[in-house]
Amino acid sequence: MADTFSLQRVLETFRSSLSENKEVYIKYYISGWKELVSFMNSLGNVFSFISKDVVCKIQILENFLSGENGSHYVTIQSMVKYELENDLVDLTKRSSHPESGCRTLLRLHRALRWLELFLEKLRTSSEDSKTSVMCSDAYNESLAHHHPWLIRKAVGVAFCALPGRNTFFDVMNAGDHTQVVALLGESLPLISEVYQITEDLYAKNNLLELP
Ligand code: 1PZ
Repeated sequence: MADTFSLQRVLETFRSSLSENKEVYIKYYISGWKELVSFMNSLGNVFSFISKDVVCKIQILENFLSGENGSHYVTIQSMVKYELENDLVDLTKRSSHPESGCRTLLRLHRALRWLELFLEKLRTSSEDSKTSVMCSDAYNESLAHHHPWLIRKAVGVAFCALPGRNTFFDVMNAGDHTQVVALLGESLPLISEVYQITEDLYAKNNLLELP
């Protein structure tokens, strides 16, 4: 993974994460997240408490993937099936399997919804729109529902440190602003599709509220 973020690479990893029969490859799903972490790091230290949590969750999933049962962690679908069939998921409260693949991925999945909402706002924003407002609106519509008060406050502080829209577009490294908007238009359907497939799978298996 290169150090500089590129929106193009995020697009490519999410595209690679979808198999022909619409399963989601965990390997590429977490590569997408790694790219997003590098983007967040380029925005400054205020975001490190957020990126640390993401890195930690990526690590948990990578450990499963490279572990002895790794073959069951190739896709989100195979992971859900394997963990449920083998009672490896704490369903109502955290006890013997506090860091299952299912609950860990659910955290990233919820954050992907935030990302989808935020990027859509960014895509359709005007010159004078504020990134902090777009970010927090997207957050309040999604992730905030799953976060306790203290985290919501800390996240609110971090949003204030976001660079303005122009800088944001530049950091995305995808050419001029018209090109960024076009690329966002191309990325968003893919991100939505990956999100929706995961959402349906989790809903079908009653996993959307995993502790
Ligand atoms: C570009 C600016 C970045 C804004 C990020 C907006 C989202 C804020 C998320 C705040 C997370 C705060 C730190 C950790 C929270 C954890 O408690 C939760 C639940 O995990 P648990 O405690 O149950 O193990 N973690 C999460 O909800 C995952 C949060 C992931 C945030 C991903 C941000 C994506 C940034 C992409 C950059 C474009």
